[in-house]
Amino acid sequence: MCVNQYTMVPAVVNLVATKGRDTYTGFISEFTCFKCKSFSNALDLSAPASDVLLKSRSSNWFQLSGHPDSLAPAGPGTVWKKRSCSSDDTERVVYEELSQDSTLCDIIPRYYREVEYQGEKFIELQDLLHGFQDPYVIDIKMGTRTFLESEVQKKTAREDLYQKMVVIDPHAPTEEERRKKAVTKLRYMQFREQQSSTCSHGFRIEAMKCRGSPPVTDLKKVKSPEEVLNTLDMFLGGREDVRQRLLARLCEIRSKIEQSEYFKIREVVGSSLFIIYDDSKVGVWLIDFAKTNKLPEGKTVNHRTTWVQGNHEEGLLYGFDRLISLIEGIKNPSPEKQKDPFTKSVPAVSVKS
Ligand code: I3P
Repeated sequence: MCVNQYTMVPAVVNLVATKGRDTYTGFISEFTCFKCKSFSNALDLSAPASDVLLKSRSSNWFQLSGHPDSLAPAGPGTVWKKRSCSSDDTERVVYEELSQDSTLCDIIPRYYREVEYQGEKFIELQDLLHGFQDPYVIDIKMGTRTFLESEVQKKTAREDLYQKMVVIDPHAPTEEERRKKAVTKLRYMQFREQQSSTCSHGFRIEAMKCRGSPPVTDLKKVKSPEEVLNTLDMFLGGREDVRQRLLARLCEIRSKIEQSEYFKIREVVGSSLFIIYDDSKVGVWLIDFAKTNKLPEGKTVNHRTTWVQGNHEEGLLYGFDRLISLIEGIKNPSPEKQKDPFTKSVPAVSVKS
């Protein structure tokens, strides 16, 4: 579809602002000690945002995670998401199917249409930041498996993934990988799963933005239950009302997925939970469906069983279970947090969908 009428779009699609590979080494290890400092001081300890696209239309708009350049704000309240590199239609089809399902349509951002612009394909989606004032935002990649089963057969070793691996852990490559200076995607994705909480918890925190602070995107080594809990605790900032709304919404989404025939016959790999709140609203959606695939005829998944090649399990609901139980454990904000200016007055919060 031609979209000439969207005259502002070329500017934003082509605009890339802050990019880079600044690291946040020590962010989580310092977490415990800076938790006792004030919230804003804590975030001052982190470096400027990495891999974050700050777009021009609104200085408040940002892309928290995902493939760099893949998102751009479009009309008011909408974003364009570029078709993934694998360049198939998977994500569009999933959005179309889910948006037509009266039960499942509210667990995803609103899907509007497919758009073609300068030879590239995009899907137009609800801008999840729209309507929130200086919000807290977190992106949680769900599942115990983040790669497609088809990666297992692929032997191509990639230099870019080797480079990303040694930044995270210089000692990780084997001798052979070191000689080749390259690793397969399977190797890299499993390495990322093991370095983070993906394997143990069935989810990992990809990025987080707290009020008034730049996004923090290098959370690749947040792994232990304590580190995960501390990060979630920091995200919630002592807001008991938000914690309860969030729990209710997570349980609702989990239950919809559990009961859904659609999800019984699909693996949902690499999807994220996008969670956002401000003083008056909480929003939670499942996003990123480029690796959500229909299973071969006759196969089903329960999203909790351990993955073995061929069973297509990806641990999506296992991740929900763990996330819900961790958030249930964050109770009774400390007296210090109660003094936080954001937690003083707690207006009614509604779940936004
Ligand atoms: C990337 C991340 C992406 C993945 C990408 C990885 O690693 O796992 O989800 O894209 O693969 O490089 P990291 O988070 O460490 O940057 P897909 O989900 O599309 O597989 P890619 O380099 O092949 O795009």
